[in-house]
Amino acid sequence: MKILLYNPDNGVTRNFMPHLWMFLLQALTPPGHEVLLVDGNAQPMDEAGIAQFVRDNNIGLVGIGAMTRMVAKAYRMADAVRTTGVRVVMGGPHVTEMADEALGRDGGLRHADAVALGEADATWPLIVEDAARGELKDIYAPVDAFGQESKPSLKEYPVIPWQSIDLKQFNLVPKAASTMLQKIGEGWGTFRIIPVESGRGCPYGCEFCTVTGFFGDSIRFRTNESVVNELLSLKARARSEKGQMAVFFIDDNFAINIKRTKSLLRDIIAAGAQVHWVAQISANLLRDEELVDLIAVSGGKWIFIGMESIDPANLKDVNKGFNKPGEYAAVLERLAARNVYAITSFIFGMDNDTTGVAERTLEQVRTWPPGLPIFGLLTPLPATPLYKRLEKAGRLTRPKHWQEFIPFAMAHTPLKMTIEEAHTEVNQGWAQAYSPEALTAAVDSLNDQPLGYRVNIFLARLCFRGIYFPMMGKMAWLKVIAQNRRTIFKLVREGFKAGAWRGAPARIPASPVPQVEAIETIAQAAEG
Ligand code: B12
Ligand code: SF4
Repeated sequence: MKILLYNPDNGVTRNFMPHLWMFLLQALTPPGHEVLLVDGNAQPMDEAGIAQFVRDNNIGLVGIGAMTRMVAKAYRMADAVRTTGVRVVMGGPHVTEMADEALGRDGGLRHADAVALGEADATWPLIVEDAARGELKDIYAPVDAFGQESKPSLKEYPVIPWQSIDLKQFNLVPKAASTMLQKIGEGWGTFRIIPVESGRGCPYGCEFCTVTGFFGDSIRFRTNESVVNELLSLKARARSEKGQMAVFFIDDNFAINIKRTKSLLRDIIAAGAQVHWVAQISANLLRDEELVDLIAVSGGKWIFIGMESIDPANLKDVNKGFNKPGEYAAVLERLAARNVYAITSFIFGMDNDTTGVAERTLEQVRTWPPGLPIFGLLTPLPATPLYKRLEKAGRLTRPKHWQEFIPFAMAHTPLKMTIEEAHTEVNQGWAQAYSPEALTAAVDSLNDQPLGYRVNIFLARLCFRGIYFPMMGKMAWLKVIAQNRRTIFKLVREGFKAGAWRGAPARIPASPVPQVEAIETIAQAAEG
């Protein structure tokens, strides 16, 4: 049987990275079946397109995975597939919580023939075999012999055959430049950010987050050896095609067990398996100097920190009191001292937020080492404690907000400001943090560093700006370039000075993610 695994586009930004679930399920598919992967962020497809693809490729089963924000598109694509007579199985965090919605048991249209609840590592092979026999069940739940929910231990992690998987759609280097760039240094013909997990689960239970409910509060880790081997295999693949590879450790809290993280990083260093990597780590775990040293030496370049708010009352409200705003600056300086920078994520619209929250937050951000601040709104995701609390209090204004997804729009009323005011605060956050003046300040704050670091922070900021202000057209890019012409001119002028690049990162840039995305986006814009 031919199987298509499809991930819908998020409708807002291009994704810089493919989704791990597709590779994982592909690796877990029993022999005798062929699996094709389509990521809508890399290969845009509409309803007619997927139906045609299914017919042209003689697909027998389609698997669709989606986060809440993409689920409306996922359902539309599933409906289109089902009109061809091909069965659809859906999985992932949204349908796990809303299986009745996907199966049409809530009075709505049925979108999926089957739903895989929770982690599907063990159920996927059964789903495939049942589908091949024409005996697909409605629901697949991961349970043990006693009917109790079971979670994979990750000690026996499947080998994802990175050496042989078709990764064409995930190359961030524009096709037109690929052959030429192969010849630069060790080769830049391809550049990919690859998701790798080293563990699952998070015990912290923040009120707005689905992770503790979905993956559980006990953390499971892969063996160091299996992670190291995966990195070595990724490096080998990049080398063999004269390209580059960076890794996003998608663990929710990569240093949740500091002792184990240090041991993994030491093993990575010992095996020569360093790649440039990004990971999510909460601020409280970055107090440890030795950990931060190991992060830097093992290739860590950007750490995503869910700061959420600079107001301790807000943090307490969402059960994230372990975040201490008073130590944010020290944590960021500890990282920056090793040339590791942070993506700092903030949520506005929390219960103690009042108007002016964006400016109050930015006042702090401006005193920190340069990073990539991002701003979102508190969003009640299905089945989270936050959703239940707001529902009980009658505060949900769009209880099924995912059915009509609107980016950066609240679905409940905040307590101390209006919905419109919360939207304005998010807009202010992005507009100020990514203004030409803010970009210049970020670049200038690294004046004591080699030019490469300044170029990287500039390009990274330009790309992150695109998360909020769409920059997918030629005009949008030209406008941004014009607005930032002074900083661009200054960087170019310095680039011609002798020694300007000395000490800059030797192999791949400090911020490979946005830099290459920028190159690609500029190229696309140039192509019109
Ligand atoms: C990496 C990641 C991202 C990446 C992008 C995704 C990517 N390219 O990988 C980045 C950093 C960009 C990102 C951004 C966001 N993310 Co995110 N992200 C994750 C993270 C940390 C890991 C995802 C992952 O690969 N997990 C490991 C794999 C193995 O697990 P999995 O995907 O769940 O797949 C398993 C099962 O679900 C199931 N399964 C999944 N799909 C399918 C399909 C089929 C057919 C079957 C049978 C089974 C199946 O089988 C898999 C194996 O067991 C998760 C948290 C987490 N730990 O999962 C959050 C998570 C998915 N993100 C989340 C959110 C909310 C976001 C944002 C909206 C945050 C924001 N406010 O901006 C943005 C939006 C992104 C966008 N633009 O679309 C939520 C989603 C909750 C929900 N109900 O939708 C999660 C769960 C975290 C959370 N805080 O709750 N994210
Ligand atoms: S620390 Fe991160 S992953 Fe863990 S519950 Fe909180 S938000 Fe979710």
